[in-house]
Amino acid sequence: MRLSPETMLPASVGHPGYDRASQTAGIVHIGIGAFHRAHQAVYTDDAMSTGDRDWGIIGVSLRSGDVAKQLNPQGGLYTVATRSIAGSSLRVIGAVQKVLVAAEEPQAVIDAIAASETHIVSFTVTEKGYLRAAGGSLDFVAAKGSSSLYRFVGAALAARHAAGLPGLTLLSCDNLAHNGAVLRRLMREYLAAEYPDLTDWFDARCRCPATMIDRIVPATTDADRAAIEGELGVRDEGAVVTERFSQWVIEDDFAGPRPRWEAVGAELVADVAPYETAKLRMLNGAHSALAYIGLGAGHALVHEAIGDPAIRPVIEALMRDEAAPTIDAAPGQDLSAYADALLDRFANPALHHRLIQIAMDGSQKIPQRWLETLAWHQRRGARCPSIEAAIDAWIAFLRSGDHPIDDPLADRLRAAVAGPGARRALFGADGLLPYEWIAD
Ligand code: CS2
Repeated sequence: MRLSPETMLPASVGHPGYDRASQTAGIVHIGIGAFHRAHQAVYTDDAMSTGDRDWGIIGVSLRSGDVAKQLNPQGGLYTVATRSIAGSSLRVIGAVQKVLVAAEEPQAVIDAIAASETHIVSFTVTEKGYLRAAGGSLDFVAAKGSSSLYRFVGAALAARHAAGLPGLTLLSCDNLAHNGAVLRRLMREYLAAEYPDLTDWFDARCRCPATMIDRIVPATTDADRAAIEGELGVRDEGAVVTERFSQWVIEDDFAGPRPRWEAVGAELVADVAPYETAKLRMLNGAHSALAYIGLGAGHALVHEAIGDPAIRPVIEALMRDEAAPTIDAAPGQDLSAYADALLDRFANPALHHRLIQIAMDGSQKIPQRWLETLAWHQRRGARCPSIEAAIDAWIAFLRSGDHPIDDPLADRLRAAVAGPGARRALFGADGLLPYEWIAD
């Protein structure tokens, strides 16, 4: 038996506190992977449980039909399993109404975004999903391709404009520096080329707030699904597993209505940058270092790597001595307490977060995670031994052949590290990553 709206859930399992069937969809979310299901969809489900209405989510997968096959037969329902040393708890989320696969039904995606009930289009498409060319402008060849978010949003914005409908909030929830501004710039470049009549309307009527999103969500495994089935009594193909911690800081700059996410734990602020920078350089920076250093030392999981007495001090120094001083903290933001909390979160043995999952797409992640920190210190004549150790571990990872290299630049990375002078080939003035770190 599959999880469905008819399932009688065990009393210990949380469930939506609102009538799902009577909600319209106010959000279209592009890139409905595990992260969205354990983060934004949970806040939205909470907001509807506290009385907010009509914030159902239509999920979109740009390419793969996997999530649609997991969720659609379950009426959009799925379980979030929260795991810590204190134990596990289960909750069924009702915010997602259905999942569309853009590659199979592109017009349905455009229609959903163009619908008058839709106010927000949000994104978790990963760093590479923004289709940036070196230098930061839009890669037009990719942006005109079949799995480009810009094609769908552009066509839908044109339809809204033609129908006299209000603009939209485009909400990037990916780990990019200044994610809102990046999305605005790239979307605008796309519109200027493809729908030049729309740019003024886009500037006046659409908003792209910045967000800092944080929850550790390892890829769900078959063992996770089997354990959850044991507890639920039915099979849930869409289950996700996460930690207790969750944080969402959002720039309060919306084009129209939004859920009352602030009533359920999100922080709506004027300036997200200090939170975003701390998260990228401390959490994500440490994560990527753990991935490459940890894999090199023979570990498979994050909690094993942080438990290694030879690795932990490197990661602590990366966060406390290298990343933290570069951050202009907001009032009340305590970076030392943040580092303490991160060390505890990394050590969570109940999560089974695979290092190889974090190691993926290094070329897309490393600039905002390590290079900004390095540059800050370099300008002051200082070096970053931990980040440099992590860079050497990345180079060793790229050279070793022990693990598949899952990265859009895989071939070029392998070529760059093949000979001597790998640091320069990666980061020098003519290096692969557009960056001017003096690399020796
Ligand atoms: C991780 C992130 O896979 C990765 O690159 O660093 O997904 C990380 O777990 C999240 O950003 C935590 O909020």
